[in-house]
Amino acid sequence: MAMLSRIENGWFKERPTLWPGQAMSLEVDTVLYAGKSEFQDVLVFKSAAYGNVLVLDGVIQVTERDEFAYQEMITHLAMFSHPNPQRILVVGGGDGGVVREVLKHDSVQEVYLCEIDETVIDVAKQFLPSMASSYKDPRVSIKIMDGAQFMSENQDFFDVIITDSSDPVGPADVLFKPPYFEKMNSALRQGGIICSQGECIWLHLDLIRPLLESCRLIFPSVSYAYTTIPTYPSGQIGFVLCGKSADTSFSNPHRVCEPGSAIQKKLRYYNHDIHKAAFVLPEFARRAIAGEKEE
Ligand code: SPM
Repeated sequence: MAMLSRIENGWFKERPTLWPGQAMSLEVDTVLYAGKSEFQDVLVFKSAAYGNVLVLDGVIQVTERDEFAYQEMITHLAMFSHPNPQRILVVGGGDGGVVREVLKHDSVQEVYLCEIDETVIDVAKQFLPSMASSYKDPRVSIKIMDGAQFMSENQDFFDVIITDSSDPVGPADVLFKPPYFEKMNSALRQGGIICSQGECIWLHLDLIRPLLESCRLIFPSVSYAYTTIPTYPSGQIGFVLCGKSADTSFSNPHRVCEPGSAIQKKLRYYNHDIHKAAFVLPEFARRAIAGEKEE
């Protein structure tokens, strides 16, 4: 089986399609699931150092040990930037981790998870319970379908849309293109916000720069932030944030996560200071994203 061939001498080695010349390896304890869904290769293994790991098409999606660094940031950067997020759409994210984070906000009334690949949800329920247990919450509705299609059917509807996608290869490719961002804009209510998986400043500035340029033609507020996470390439991943209102200032969010508050006690990575710091980019990335030339 293709995915098992990525395990050699007890080590899983990531397929570096989008980051040639480097590859993350994790020591494998036990293979828990290896199969092929309608859309992609799916592998789950128990690792020696990072707990259970979900891999899609040869690329690490989540590990139990460090997933919070990504799931908290892609969620709360958007959620705290909205004054009163009630109706939320998560596109992708079949493991359930982003849904778990969204539900930590008391204002949330309805959460829609739109995942094209039901196998991801099934393996998460079995092997990633700390994430997929979020599906038991009565506010959550699961839609097994294309996210863009679901948004076309629900215009002017959501306060926050989070696109927790895999990389722009195969089924997720369309989620990094301008038509998808236009669809998200139309599906947002007044004052709505989107946050999308935005790849890595060390590896993908050539993708990030034009994507942000397109977003600025669609949304009045656009910003880029990042988090650190050991098991994604180069230990880092970014987020594209866009707002339907020109008043949205992502680095000064509408709501502050107060130290000692009930929600802060549920978070392990996110706090108000790291929210503000996430938008401060290293100079090479700031220049590239601003379209400035290197000296
Ligand atoms: N809920 C977690 C799903 C993970 N979605 C993002 C996965 C990205 C994996 N590749 C990272 C590459 C960064 N350049």
